[in-house]
Amino acid sequence: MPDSAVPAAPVFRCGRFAFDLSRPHVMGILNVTPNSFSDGGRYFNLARALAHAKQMIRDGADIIDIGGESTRPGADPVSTADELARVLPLVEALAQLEVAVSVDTRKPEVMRAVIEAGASIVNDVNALRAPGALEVVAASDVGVCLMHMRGEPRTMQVAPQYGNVVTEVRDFLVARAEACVASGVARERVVLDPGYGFGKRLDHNLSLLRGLPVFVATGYPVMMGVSRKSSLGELTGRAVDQRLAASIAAGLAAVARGARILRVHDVRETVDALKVWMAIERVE
Ligand code: 7PJ
Repeated sequence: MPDSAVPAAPVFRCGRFAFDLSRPHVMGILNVTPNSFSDGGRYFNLARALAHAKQMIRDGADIIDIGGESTRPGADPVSTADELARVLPLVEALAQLEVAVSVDTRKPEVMRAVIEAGASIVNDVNALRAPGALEVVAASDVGVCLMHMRGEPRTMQVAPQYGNVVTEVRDFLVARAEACVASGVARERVVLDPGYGFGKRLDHNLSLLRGLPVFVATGYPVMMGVSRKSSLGELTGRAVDQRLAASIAAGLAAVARGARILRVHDVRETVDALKVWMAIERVE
């Protein structure tokens, strides 16, 4: 086959970064909420948050995802001013480093400010459905993660039901991705995330993980966040700070089914697991 006929490896373009998705990448979670469930709000302090981010970078994180609004089930909303006060100083500091800065937010005002401050990715659990959000992203060169969520964080775990969870979630995400592309966002800037744990029961989450190839077949890169989530507690009976092995197992299963960005708390351990997986699969 001539070189020109070899399909280029998929790439995720975000700001000044271009990630080669022939191998999986790791997004380290940096929560700066006083109430993040899995780290007890330990990083609600600029110096400590920065030190933790730098450790994740040394451990091999390609992306740092800063979150100033807790979106865990049952969480209350936070004001734009509070969210900005939490995330902006971190974006400014981390944007100086060789790491892509992502911000986990649903608010267009926050998106605009963090892009201005040097963020490379908008990670929106609401898939840019807030009025004005799509326009802010389209007017920039950042990458965007579109995640599926049923309902609102405060109420999303109240009896979620689906016909076929895999195709429903896929169809929603593809429609949001097409809305981005129609607004001028290049396809290579868009990543899809089925939203593990967001308005889903255990069997829905497992179906989504099993069904990841259906998402990969859309042609958009797939991201997955399973780290320490409650369904892993349901399966193992472990408390949130005891779910490392479960998180690694679920994360590797996602990568084996084609996910190319893993959103995790435990960067060092995940990077080790991926090194072993890549050697076995002969991924360079
Ligand atoms: C996710 C997220 C996820 C994306 C959170 C938690 C809850 N963003 N933000 N995917 N989860 N893209 O970390 O448990 O799964 S917050």
